[in-house]
Amino acid sequence: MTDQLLDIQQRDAILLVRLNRMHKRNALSDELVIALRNTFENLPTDVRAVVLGAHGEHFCAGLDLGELTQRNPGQGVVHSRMWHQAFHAIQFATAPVIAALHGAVVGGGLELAASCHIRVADETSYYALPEGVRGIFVGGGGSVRIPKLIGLARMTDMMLTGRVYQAEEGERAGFAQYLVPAGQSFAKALELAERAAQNAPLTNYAITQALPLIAEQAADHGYLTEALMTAVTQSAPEAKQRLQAFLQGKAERVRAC
Ligand code: 1HE
Repeated sequence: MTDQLLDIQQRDAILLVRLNRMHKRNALSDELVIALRNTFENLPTDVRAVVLGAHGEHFCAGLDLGELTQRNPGQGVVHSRMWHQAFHAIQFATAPVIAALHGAVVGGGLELAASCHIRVADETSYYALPEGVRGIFVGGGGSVRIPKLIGLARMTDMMLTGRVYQAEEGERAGFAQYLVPAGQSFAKALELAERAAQNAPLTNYAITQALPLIAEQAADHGYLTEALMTAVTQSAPEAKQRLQAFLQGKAERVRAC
């Protein structure tokens, strides 16, 4: 499966997806956003995890500013909603999505990364929201997702002042869950994807689909949704097999390292 703007390869149960528009620093043209949407809405049924990375020296330079020309307000809303659909397709894909970051992760590129389930950054990664200086605003779900990663105060500062977070302080701030040496984010993301792919699919489904919604529910509703979800996962045959394997000493133990 290949696409001009996305380099897509399947390796067993893992789908490797790379932005492939490096001459424009992987800026998100409409065509590229639609390709992302189509890919993540239609993951092959045997895919158990996805790695989303990018070719070239930067993960993604955000919105293709060349396309932001004469839109009227109505067209602007429709355009932003199109981004929302694409990034929603990533967040609610049928398999967990691990982002492999390097270089610029800016503007819509950061919104894209924020829609993935885990972010792995390498030492060249940096994060910014240049929308403030460009006279525009986030439009790819960033105002909802990014404060959940780094907090509202940090996002406000980034947009008002153009502040750039380098890789190390970015990891501390919450942009990424893993920080690895330069050039190693894709390999690390693949390792994590392979690990996640071994989980029971129903558990991964609960983690990626139910958990973010439960976290936004009123506590009483959240507890009930959690109880329903846990009952469903526990009663699946695969859960019973895994629990038996542990009790028989055949399953891996939790170790500190
Ligand atoms: C682009 C874009 C782009 C590069 N749209 N064409 N995003 C930004 O404000 C970030 C803008 N980009 C940059 O700051 C820099 O390009 C980078 C730091 C990402 C990379 O720098 P560099 O020196 O490696 O590359 P470059 O020379 O700046 O760019 C190479 C080419 O990519 C050049 O085109 P060329 O035809 O002259 O070779 C650039 O014009 C092109 N390019 N970035 C279009 N973003 C739904 S709302 C989301 C709102 C946003 O995302 S706002 C943030 C937009």
